[in-house]
Amino acid sequence: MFLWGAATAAFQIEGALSEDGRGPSIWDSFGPVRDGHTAEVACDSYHRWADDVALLAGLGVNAYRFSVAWTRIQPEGAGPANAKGLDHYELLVDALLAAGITPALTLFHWDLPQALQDRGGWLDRETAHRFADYASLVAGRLADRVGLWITLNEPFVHTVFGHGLGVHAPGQALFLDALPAAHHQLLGHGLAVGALRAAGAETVLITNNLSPVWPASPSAEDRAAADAYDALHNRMFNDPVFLGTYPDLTAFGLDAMPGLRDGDLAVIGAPIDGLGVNYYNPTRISAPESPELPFTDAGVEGYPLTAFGWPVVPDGLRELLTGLHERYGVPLYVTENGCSYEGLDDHDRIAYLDGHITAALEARADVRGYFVWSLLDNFEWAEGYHQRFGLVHVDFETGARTPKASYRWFRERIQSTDT
Ligand code: IFM
Repeated sequence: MFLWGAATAAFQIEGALSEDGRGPSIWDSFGPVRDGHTAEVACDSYHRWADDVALLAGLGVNAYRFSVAWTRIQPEGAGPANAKGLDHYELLVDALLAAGITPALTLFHWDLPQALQDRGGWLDRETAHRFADYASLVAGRLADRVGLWITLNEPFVHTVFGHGLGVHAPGQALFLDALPAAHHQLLGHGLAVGALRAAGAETVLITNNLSPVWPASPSAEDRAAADAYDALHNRMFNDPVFLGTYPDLTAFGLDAMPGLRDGDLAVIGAPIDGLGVNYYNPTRISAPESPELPFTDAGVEGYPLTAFGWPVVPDGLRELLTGLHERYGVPLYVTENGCSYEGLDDHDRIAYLDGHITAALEARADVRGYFVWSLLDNFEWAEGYHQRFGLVHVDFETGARTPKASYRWFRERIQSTDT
């Protein structure tokens, strides 16, 4: 069955940051958020989850991608489960199943327990083991009911924005010294796969934020720079999982992946059931302009832009999925695709989604699902509430939810599309 869905993430929608024993996460106190917005209330989905399930049922999707807040399950990032946290997600999962909607559960969508960060976070190898313990607790309760398990969401973004540039939590600007955080997330992924399998989980994915990389010109310099960027953004997070090896990093002055130890690649390469693909736009790369990095982001030109300023390139999704199929030959799930626009009569969003869905279905690849980011307008990380990605408008003063034109359109698109 092709999965048609919508996606969210715990920290972006739940609110209730101090409720039912939840511990603090690295995002709770992260400072540089536009206009000082916080996720204290967000969409209030911790309380309004039944409204969200009703919206999903009305949308006619057969899958919902959400994430579990690690801090609700293990407030200190280690030790026994907080029963109230598991109870909350069990209620959600059972309500989804009762509505005929497959739960697609992401274990880590960036909200690391602060207690683990205090011990080094993802720069510390131990965090990978703590992640497997947490996976085991969640799967111990829910493995029999969750249809799709996703270990990590976008480890590239969490590494580069969170640890390389410091524009996301935990706010570290370590540049290439951030790379052990990438390796330890991937090691955590591999260890979590073992824990999920032991608990009986059947379909397990990793979700990467992927981008076709376009050289700015056919020159050898621009092509070499594009290859280096592709290694960092895409292959670093796909190759070890599906090919059992890291890409060549000599362009970055590295002879091996920082943090890699004997045996790690076998753990990371544990067989899984497909790749979750989050696609927003391609990247255009030219030769380096400074000695720090082996590439320059030249910017994609000549396409319309979303309200976030991201280029709208549906063909990039077709190119991406086709290339992933050729390189890895695994089932692909578009676990996020969407755009930020204002307004309830959101024809720009409809055009965006229509073009991308067509591209996904036309790709020469084994595409098994498509999830819109996002079900709801929500807390867009460092942008706070300024970017609205939802099919459903949220009034952040009252929590009121109002379906947009794109919500009604997506329902029709699902019904009229032969998959
Ligand atoms: O909101 C994010 C999401 O958390 C991860 N992928 C991209 C989305 C839009 O920026």
